[in-house]
Amino acid sequence: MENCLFCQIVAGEIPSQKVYEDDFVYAFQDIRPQAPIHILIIPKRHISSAQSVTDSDTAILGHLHAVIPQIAANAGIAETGYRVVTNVGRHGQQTVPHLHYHVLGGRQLGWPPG
Ligand code: DGP
Repeated sequence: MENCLFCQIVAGEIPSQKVYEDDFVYAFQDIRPQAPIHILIIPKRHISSAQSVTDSDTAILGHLHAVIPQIAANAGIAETGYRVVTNVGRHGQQTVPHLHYHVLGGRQLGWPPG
């Protein structure tokens, strides 16, 4: 999608530190890490947010979830644990309108989030 930051990252038009890629999914280091490990995992196809997900996205999002264990293992956080979270809309503090899952780990995380 034109003018979408994460679509531009997928296209290689904006540089990123890639940690995983396949035909459907792209994962890269968050530019403002909130934990020692902070990876963003996104569908390559533009989906605005979790609020925009439809039945036509189930295969790709199921696949996205299925690659998280390998990404976490490669990052060294599979054993200690981590958090997967997606922010939605204004109250959710979503700042980039392309569906993305934060994978946070490498330290003890707090709960509930603010
Ligand atoms: P959210 O607030 O949930 O929409 O998270 C957006 C995340 O995207 C935030 O943690 C910072 C990250 N981010 C924003 N711009 C860039 C960028 O240009 N490159 C990378 N790698 N991450 C970005």
